[in-house]
Amino acid sequence: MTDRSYRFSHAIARIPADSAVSGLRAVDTGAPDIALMRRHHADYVAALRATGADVTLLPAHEGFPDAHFVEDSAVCFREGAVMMRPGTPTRLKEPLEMAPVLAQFYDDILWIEAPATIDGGDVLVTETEVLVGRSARTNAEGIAALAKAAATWGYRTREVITPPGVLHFKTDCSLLDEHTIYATPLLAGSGCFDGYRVILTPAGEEASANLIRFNDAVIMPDGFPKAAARLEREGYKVVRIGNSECAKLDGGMSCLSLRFSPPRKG
Ligand code: CIR
Repeated sequence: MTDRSYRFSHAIARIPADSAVSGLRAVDTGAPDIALMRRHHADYVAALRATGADVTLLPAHEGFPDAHFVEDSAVCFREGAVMMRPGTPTRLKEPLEMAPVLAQFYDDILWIEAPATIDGGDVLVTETEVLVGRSARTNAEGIAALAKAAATWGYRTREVITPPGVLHFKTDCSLLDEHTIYATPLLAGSGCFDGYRVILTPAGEEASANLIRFNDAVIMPDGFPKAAARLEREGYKVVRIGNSECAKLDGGMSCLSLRFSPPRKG
């Protein structure tokens, strides 16, 4: 066992566009305040950089209202990157924008072809396996295609289920370290984390499940005091970031970055 599932030398993020007011959402809870979203985003990028990582910050892309949720466009391994094929029409072309950026870091970039669909938010890479939740965005063909790509680099993939009504698998879970997953009781109750140590979200704070372990930091959304205290008691270094505006678009801490340690380009 190593710690490669949460130690990263690099990340990519994208500044939210003004068009993010039209971003997808399951339930309308009011228009996001884009200026505030950008301030939160700047805090998020600063938190990534504070761990020593090299963060590429892409400009806002007005043509894609959800493009700042960069996680959905690719899954990055040590050996190469796999471009996703997002399962919703307005996001289908986002990977085409991300691929040239990743090509600065990787020689090996693989693509997922139709009819497969898969969003990066449904993919959790742990120390030992790649968990992919089947969801409204990610179909069986998408999971099979990612499994095939990941297998070329020796990774084992396991299909799991994103609970109905939950956008992505990682909406309800995060990796904390090589042994430990943080998850909602709903998702953990499916048994998909048997064999891992699981810390459950406190009652009423289920929306804290989408956080990231990034180097020494656990970067989590602000506003979940019981969750933060619990994770601090467990010894994690917790960094809280405002997420009120991205939450209106069903986005959280994992969605806002691609996190990776690329090989030296040959
Ligand atoms: C969407 O519905 O696609 C965006 N509004 C939110 C994407 C969040 N991404 C993620 O969970 N990985």
